[in-house]
Amino acid sequence: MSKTQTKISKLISYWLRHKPQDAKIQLDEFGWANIEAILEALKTNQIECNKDDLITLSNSFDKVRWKIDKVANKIKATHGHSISILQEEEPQTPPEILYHGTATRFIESIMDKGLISKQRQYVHLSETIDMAKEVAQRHGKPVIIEIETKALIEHGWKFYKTEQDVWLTSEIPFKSLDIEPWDFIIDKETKGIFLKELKKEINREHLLSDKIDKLELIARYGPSDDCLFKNQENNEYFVVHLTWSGKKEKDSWPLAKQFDNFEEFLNTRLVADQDDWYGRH
Ligand code: HQG
Repeated sequence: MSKTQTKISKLISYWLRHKPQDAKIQLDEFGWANIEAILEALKTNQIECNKDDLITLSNSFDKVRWKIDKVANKIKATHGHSISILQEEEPQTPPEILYHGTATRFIESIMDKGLISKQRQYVHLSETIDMAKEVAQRHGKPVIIEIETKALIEHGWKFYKTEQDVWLTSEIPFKSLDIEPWDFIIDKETKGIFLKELKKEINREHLLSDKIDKLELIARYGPSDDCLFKNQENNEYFVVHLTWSGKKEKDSWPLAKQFDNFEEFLNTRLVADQDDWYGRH
């Protein structure tokens, strides 16, 4: 796709998804615009484009972004809307797992607020890890989030499939999200059990001995006994490899690695763990 084509397509997507009023076009309740109105708006922007050019443009995308109804002479964006439109199709049953690609810099806020749609009407999910990763790379260092759809459907979530395996749904709380291969712990009792074991294992010379009362378990690493603790006082993080001996260990055991903040943990450890995890799966 040439630079000019990219520019034209972005402009049309902008009108169809966000600001039809900028082009003085009307969308119906499902988001359809009249093709002639789009061509007219392009002309106003000194862009010569006919209906066939529009169809060629739509077919040259790396993924489906527009739906064109040649008979009714209308066009709509398949996803990405910030304006509120109605879905024409009924909700469908998605695969058991869908993926959302995001950036490390958003994870802390996602832990707090869940997956939110921000300025868009829906949260966008992908069927494949590769597609989720591509979406994520637009924002920064990619993190893959998994969504188990069955439980959400049982709780009333609706999933809409767009043309090319992009799924739309409403906002999802953090407790329904998985960031493999780490298991983020919300349950207070579990947090208590791990802290109690840590207290049993560390000796007086241990790196964590003077901070122990300030630590909180944040997550467990699925494949081993690694645990992520946060120092609530200064935002330091520690990955500790518990021995589960139930008694005081010697020297620097249980082994602990320090991260100066959560971002550092995400950008180094979590990203590497995900590369490994999804490389193997
Ligand atoms: C993140 C493109 C902080 C979210 C793509 C994402 C997609 C939070 C960013 C479609 C958050 C929003 C949509 C929270 C979510 N705190 N950040 N609580 N919850 N976020 O662009 O999903 O190529 O609005 O993870 O392919 O990246 O244009 O959404 O990183 O299908 O056709 O906030 O747009 O389609 O970013 O992308 P976006 P998205 P096209």
